[in-house]
Amino acid sequence: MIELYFAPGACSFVPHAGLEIVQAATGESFEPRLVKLHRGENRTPEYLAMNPNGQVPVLVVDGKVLTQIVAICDYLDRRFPQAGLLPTESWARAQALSQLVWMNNTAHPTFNQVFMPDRYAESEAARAEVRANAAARYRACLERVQDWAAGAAPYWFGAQPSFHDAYAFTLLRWGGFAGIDPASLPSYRAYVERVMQAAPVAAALARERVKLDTYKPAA
Ligand SMILES: N[C@@H](CCC(=O)N[C@@H](CS)C(=O)NCC(=O)O)C(=O)O
Repeated sequence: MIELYFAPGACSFVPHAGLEIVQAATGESFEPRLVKLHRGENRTPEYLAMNPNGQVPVLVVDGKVLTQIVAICDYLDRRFPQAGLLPTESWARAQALSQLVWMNNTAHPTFNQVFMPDRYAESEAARAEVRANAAARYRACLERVQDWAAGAAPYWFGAQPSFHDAYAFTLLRWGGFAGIDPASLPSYRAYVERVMQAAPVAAALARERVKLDTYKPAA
């Protein structure tokens, strides 16, 4: 049995969409396990025993725990090669992993500084500075994703959506919380709107009840 611990709108959307893609391609189902981060369900002793990082996503396969998005994506791709989640040719696969790792270890932590400046600075003034500085760097990250996604036809790897498309959606959606209007990244937004309509991605979005609606213009 495959279980996925996820939180709506979080980075766990990447394996969540991946599992929907696997299900569509192979019929292999999974058990979604909702974790309410705002209620601290990721900080309970039971959850921390499973994942000492206190984070989503967690993939549980026949009772065995796997954490970290990139490892989970690699596992799903190798276990379900017929789903075509990552390129198979060595160089193309390495490039794909390079992009996925960058989203996970550069773009994503930059957003954390925007969203949770209290984890990076003590005073209100310092937090505001961290947030503003990170928001500018986060915009540059989104511009890089926009450049990469310019070749998406219609998805990152061609005919069917995959992890990168799901991460691209998540990062652009988070941009709204950083005050970045998706309309200011028009080709990125058009691509993400395409991704959101792909049936397996739409299924994961419906379960999480999230949309690309986080940007609120300053009053
Ligand atoms: N490097 C980790 C990042 C996971 C992560 O940052 N998860 C966030 C949600 S996007 C989380 O669970 N945050 C809760 C917390 O840190 O309290 C991975 O790839 O799984």
